[in-house]
Amino acid sequence: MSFSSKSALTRRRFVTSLAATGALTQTRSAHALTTGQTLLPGAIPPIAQTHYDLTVGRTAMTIAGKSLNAPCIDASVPGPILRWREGDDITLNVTNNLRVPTSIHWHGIRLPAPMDGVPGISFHGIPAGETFTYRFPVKQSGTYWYHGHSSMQEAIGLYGALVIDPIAPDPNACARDYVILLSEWSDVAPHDIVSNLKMQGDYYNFRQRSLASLFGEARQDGLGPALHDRLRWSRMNMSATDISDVTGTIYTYLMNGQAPDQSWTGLFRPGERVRLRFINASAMTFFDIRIPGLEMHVVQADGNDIEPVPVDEFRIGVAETYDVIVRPTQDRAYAIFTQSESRTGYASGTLAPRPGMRAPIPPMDPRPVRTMVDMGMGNMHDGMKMEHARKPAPAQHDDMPDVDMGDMKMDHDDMADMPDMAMKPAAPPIQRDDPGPPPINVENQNVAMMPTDRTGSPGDGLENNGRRVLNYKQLRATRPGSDPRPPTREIVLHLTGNMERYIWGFDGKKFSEAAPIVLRRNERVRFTLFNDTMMEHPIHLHGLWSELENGQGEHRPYKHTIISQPGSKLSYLVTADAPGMWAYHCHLQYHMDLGMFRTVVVL
Ligand SMILES: [Cu+2]
Repeated sequence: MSFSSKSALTRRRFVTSLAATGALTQTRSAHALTTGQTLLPGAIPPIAQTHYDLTVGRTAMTIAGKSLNAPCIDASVPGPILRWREGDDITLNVTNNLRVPTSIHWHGIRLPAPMDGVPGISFHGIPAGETFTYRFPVKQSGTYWYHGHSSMQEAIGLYGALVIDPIAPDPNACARDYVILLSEWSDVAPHDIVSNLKMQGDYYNFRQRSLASLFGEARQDGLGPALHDRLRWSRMNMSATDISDVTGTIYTYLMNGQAPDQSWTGLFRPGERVRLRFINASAMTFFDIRIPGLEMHVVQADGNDIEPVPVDEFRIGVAETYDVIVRPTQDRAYAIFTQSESRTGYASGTLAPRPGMRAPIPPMDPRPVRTMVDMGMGNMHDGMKMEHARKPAPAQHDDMPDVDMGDMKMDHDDMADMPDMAMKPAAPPIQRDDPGPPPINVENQNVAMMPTDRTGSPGDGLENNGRRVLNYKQLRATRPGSDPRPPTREIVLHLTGNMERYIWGFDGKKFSEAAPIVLRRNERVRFTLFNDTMMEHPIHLHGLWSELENGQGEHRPYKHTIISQPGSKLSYLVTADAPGMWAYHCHLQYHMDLGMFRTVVVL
């Protein structure tokens, strides 16, 4: 690419302005944007654009000694940060230089279905050598991202961040504003990963419990209970240490495309407010994020403003985004530490007043061990312990783990939304589409007998760690939802799987065996998810908002991706206000690929 003198000038002026604001210092994988600007990783382009020309191609890259010929956008991993403005009409020409079809999906963006970018659902994909033009109005603001939805290109390098300016003044505007995009890098091809997992579900799990660790557990719990626990797990043919299917044994975890030793750095002047837009663009990894020495105020979840929550730590599921604001006052470096849930590795970076500074990296926490709560065995005792640790004086309703016993569930759901129910006439009767618990068979290993409401739990491995960790109950939208209607229909879905065969699905069925979920135009629906597996699943509905019922009444948070915790039950409301065919799936790449996927049709 050659720069005209005009664009070279723009570029020089731009780089100067970057230096003046003291943005960033790294040069690796700097993006050459179509305007000729060069941006450094994590730096948000200075102004919003309405027109983009993007190219998908293969680029040879080596990160942390692992070389890959990655399908990626504009020759960089992650792709360029796109900046849009609410109210604008956007045009994106995406040219496919691969030898195979590709696609880009705009994750969390509300747009006409043919622009959503899922081949076979919302369009035909972008054939090799061709250009597809995405054109749509931007009707929202906040932090989002984009990624490939063809084959498994997303898992290798086809992803990038999206920042959308609000029309109204931004209540969370800060002196510094950085994207922090987390992902994984591996030189093992996605299809090889899948075949290894098919061969052995815990192929990448090298840290099983051993005889030595049994003695440790016996010292803690007594030999009888420790042995009993082991026997229960082995009778079920499952492993309590099965935390993540794919781990740091093959993954290097990246922050803005940089390995931990490169330590991506964002600069600040002491006393400034710094906004960090965390995006989990990984294929298979949940991250636990903290910045030792700094309190984080979580101000946005999945692109939507929430009442600020001060925390020391939070978990980000695959495909979620969280914006936090920090205010470092000291003239020193801080580590941004994001350990994988399996504790087999971490991504990390630095916030610092000057380039080149480093802060000590904390040791990783112990890895979580799954319990009977994760199996949906609703252990009353464990549940109580967890709840008490979280809140010193919880209300009666929150105190009791929500043990589901058939019809009791309805009572709870009504109670969760009592604040807005009380204001309105009696709700119409609700129609329930409930297939009941799925059969135990080759596609489903387990049924959660006593699923619990875990929206008040920060997640496995984060309970009782002495830090304030974000949980879903704390997410409170800054404005009431736009649709006050109660739901008229409830769609019950079970998340199912067989770890040993590495099969995943809804209601014990793979995508290929299941009919679409049909919603009527403008219908108000409650989705209720039962997680019969012992893993978290980040469930993503395209094209429509998912309003999590977390006890915040009409201030329930709008999300595009909702983590369903192991052995849990949760619900969210959906207004079917966008016609067309939409994808609905678990955002763990290999769960989606192996069946945890449905089509939602809005007629
Ligand atoms: Cu999943």
